[in-house]
Amino acid sequence: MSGQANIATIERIKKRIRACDYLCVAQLYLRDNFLLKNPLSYDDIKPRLLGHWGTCHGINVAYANLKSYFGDNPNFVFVLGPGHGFPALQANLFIDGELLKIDSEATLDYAGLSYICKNFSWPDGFPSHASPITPTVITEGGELGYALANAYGVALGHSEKTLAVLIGDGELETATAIDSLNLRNLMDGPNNGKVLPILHLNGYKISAPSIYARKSERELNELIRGFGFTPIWIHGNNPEDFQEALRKKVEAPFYILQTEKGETGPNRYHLAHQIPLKNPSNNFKELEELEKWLKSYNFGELFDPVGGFKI
Ligand SMILES: Cc1ncc(C[n+]2csc(CCOP(=O)(O)OP(=O)(O)O)c2C)c(N)n1
Repeated sequence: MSGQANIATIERIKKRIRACDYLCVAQLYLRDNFLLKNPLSYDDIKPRLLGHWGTCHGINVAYANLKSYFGDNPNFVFVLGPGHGFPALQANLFIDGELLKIDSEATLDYAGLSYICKNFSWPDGFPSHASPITPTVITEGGELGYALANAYGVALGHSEKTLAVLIGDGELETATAIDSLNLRNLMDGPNNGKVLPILHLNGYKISAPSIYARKSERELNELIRGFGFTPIWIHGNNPEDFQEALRKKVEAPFYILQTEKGETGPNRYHLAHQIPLKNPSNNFKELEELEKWLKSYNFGELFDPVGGFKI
């Protein structure tokens, strides 16, 4: 893709992000009433809330933008470092019908939507982290640090491949992840594919500021340049900025996607890492907040219970 992304493309990306954000919240919280046909009740909420919200929006932003830019190129690979952001990965694989290819219950209608939401982090259902039962995933999510090294391994000897790797700013504090930046030095030559690291700078590692968020932009740029990359900043979640960043033709790009942890949710930053509203199954104020949060995505505009996604 070249030139400026058109308005329709940008709108499509925004809608996809909105739909995936909704699906993330629905997976984390709901056991029923997945389209809010009735006012949300205590019985609609899962009894044990277990999963990670904070990283999801940024994953959805990256996924939607990369998908739009690279299309269905079979030689493009998306690698997700923070496997705890599984609700976002699952949402994207569901929307694209990738899950349906291996799981006949993940149909693109209300039955399929109910199936993925109810079974997220549920006994005998889907786990809370990416795992080998997820299409295209080969390793168990949950241990941070290996995404970049895996991507370089795939690119080695495969000049046809391009791999975009989303790395959490907490993840980049692991010795494995930061040292994997040195692998770029082994990848020169025409026989190897391209690896595009994307640092998801959402500011927090669980609930405390990440080291990289404590660095000034200049200091972070110098660090990244020191590894031989060209830093390209994407400030915020506007697809126009992301698409423009992807179009830049530079040597060894290293993208820095700066979002707010938990963005589009009720509380951001350090409170958002896992479950931002802890007791909506027995606290009415939280139940109301959850309903308001879910409704903020206007999901009905993006999904038809029979016809599926309208994006
Ligand atoms: C090797 C390793 N150490 C610690 C953890 C525990 N852990 C789970 S999520 C997380 C924070 C990750 O922060 P970041 O990579 O920035 O992800 P995000 O903030 O986007 O959730 C940590 C430390 C882990 N999963 N793996």
